[in-house]
Amino acid sequence: MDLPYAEPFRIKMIEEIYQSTREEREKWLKEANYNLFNLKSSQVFIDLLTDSGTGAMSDRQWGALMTGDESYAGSQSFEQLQQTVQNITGYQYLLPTHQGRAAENVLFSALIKDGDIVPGNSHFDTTKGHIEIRKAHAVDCTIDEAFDINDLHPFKGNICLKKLENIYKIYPTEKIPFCLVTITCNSSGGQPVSLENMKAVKELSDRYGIPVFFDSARFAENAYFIKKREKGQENRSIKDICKEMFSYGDGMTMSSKKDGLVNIGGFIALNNKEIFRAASNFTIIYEGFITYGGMAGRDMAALAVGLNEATEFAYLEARISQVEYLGNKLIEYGIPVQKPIGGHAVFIDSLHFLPHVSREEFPAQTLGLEIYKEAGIRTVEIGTLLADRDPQTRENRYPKLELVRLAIPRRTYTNNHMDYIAAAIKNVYERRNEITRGYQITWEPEILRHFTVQLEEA
Ligand code: PLI
Repeated sequence: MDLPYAEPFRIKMIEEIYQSTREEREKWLKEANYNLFNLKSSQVFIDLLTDSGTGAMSDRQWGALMTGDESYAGSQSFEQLQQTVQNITGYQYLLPTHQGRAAENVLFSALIKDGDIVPGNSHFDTTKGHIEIRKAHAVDCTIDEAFDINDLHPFKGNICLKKLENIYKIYPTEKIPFCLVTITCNSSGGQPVSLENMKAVKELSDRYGIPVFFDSARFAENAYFIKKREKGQENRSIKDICKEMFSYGDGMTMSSKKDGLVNIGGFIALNNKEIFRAASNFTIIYEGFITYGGMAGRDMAALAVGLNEATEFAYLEARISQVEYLGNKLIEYGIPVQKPIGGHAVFIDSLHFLPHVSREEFPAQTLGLEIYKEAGIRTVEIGTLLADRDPQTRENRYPKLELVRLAIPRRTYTNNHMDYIAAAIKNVYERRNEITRGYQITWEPEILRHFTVQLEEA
């Protein structure tokens, strides 16, 4: 008999989680103003809110914490991290930051001006926030296939070269500080970008004299998909693929909380000395001295180990096949999900799941709340609440897809948890026709409303 797949690690430490009653959960939801971000983690049985900073570190990473050098300037942990980042990306300059959005803040402070245009593939919400807060505009150039959940295109994170070139033709070069390629593309379903597309984006951008930056939070997962799906890449190592990926850009922002396998941290890496110098000033103002930028030395030491582990095939295979396992279970139960299954999360299409809830009453949020009520599972809305209002008209922006994201923390849950999640969602699916009303907003902030919005039953 062929041996089945088994994870290439064993568990050394566990954390108890509390399984609440439905009655408790309904009370807590009301107290949380029907915003899952407002729940206490002790009120959550399985937390799929995010895969950001929620994973388990390895014994080697915990060991590295003890070796952290906490010097204010020139720490050895910085040197280890810089060496690792250079090896993996080929970028010479490194600026640590306290997390990914801080890297965006620093880099964008150096590069983006009022009225600029930043094309890319479905920019992440904090990325878009950092662009819009500078009165610039993020233009989505993702391929159309990304918006059809049943289209099996293997690289639904790809940038449409026609859409991109159109932007390059319409606006003067000095209005486009860079093109941003998000790998994997979180907002379009954790979908990868192919090497071929990265290369073509770089060639096109070079012709117009526009730099290319990567939003690299899940770059290793992107490289795994390239190895598995792109012709001619199957025999290459993940690290080798990463090196080529980054060669098609001028630099990167990174949220180390994802493929850095640490609980906090971020960085900018790039080759251009002038941009490095400009960004260094903003690092010092916003984050800290340029050799720690908001990170403890010990966290940089753990990150250096984490980046090496995340770019190993065996780790990625365990990680991504668990996400696929959950996705396939949901497909088996007839639940409409974004296909192919993404790298870090499964995305449920709430417009098909809950067709009776109107878009004004936030169907994806409604579904997320039902899943929590059913089984104590916390998910996140990737729909109209996240898309926020148009900064000019203040009208709701209705995105093409209204999704509930089940983000799987790295090395944290077992496949029994995946079975539990799938069963809970199946139960909600079986009573979907009884769910006809959604929620309405009672309070919201100016921007990035989904984090703190307050709701009531419609
Ligand atoms: O959460 P940060 O500040 O470390 O990183 C911001 C960020 C930037 N880019 C991308 C693609 C992200 O996915 C991202 C953060 N993502 C979160 C928090 C998530 O739940 O997906």
